[in-house]
Amino acid sequence: MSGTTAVSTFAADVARDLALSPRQLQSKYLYDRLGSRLFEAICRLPWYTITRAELGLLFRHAAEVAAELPDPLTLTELGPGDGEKIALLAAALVRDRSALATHLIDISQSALDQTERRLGRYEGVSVVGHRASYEEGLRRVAKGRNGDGGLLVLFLGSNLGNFDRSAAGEFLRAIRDTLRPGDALLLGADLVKPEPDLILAYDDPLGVTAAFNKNVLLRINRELGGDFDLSAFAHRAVFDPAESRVEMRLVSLRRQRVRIGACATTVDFEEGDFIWTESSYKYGAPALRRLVEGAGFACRRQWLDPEAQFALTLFFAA
Ligand code: AVJ
Repeated sequence: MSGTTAVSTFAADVARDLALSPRQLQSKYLYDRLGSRLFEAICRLPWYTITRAELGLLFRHAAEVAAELPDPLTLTELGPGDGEKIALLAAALVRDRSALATHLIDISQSALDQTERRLGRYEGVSVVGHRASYEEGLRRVAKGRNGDGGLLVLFLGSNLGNFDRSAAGEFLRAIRDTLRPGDALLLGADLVKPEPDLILAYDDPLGVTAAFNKNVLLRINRELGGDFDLSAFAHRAVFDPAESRVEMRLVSLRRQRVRIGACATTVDFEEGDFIWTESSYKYGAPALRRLVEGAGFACRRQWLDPEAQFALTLFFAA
């Protein structure tokens, strides 16, 4: 992280959230340079099926998505990552259109750069990157769009799962409020499945997810002057069926006191105390449709991967 503002925000968030009960850390802090690399490795694990299932659905159904959408069209993605998914769709969309405007929204400059390079290879596709939060970026895209065309928003990778239920509804409503009737949302979301499959996906036998999770402690040590002993915490994935969510936790293996210089604070752990670092909510396909429809959308098409239990759903702003 660069700049003193970012560091003091990080420090304030950490101090506040480690004082909660249970102790928490925001999942966005998992994604520094190393964390993003570890997440990319997770996406290649045999037990983590989200990324492969979604790419397969996009590959098989991109032409059907393209056929549902108006011309001219603006395509925008919230969090494009390496740009593989938007490139796949852009190729299908530009096939029977003379031109396609794309807008990328991400807080990570390297994600924007990588995706811009990838999309730059497609004839007829223009690219603009917005280094901004999803809401702010979407406002900019909606304001700058040309007169009569349509807008397709991509929100993929099951990123919706990180929001708790009410925040998910509010976020979808915020997206809806920047759209006009006839604009579209393509949502990729992981579905609820048997608990053993979920635990394997979030506590893999290679220990990559454990490294991804513990990296947030390493980051606090480095950026905030913390003295977390990484070997004194264990990664755990727990499924809460009542909430239908997987929780990632870091469990203290002994009684210990941790100091964090930039927070001017110490945190005491008993053996078994844990830090809750992420939630991944899992929906049933109908519940997912209802959640999005409750935010002012109508479901047009839903494609499922029955093996992975993953849904790609196309909505239109009602
Ligand atoms: C990127 C938020 C969709 O919740 O599945 C993967 C992050 N965490 N393994 C998810 C994650 C642990 C991932 N999302």
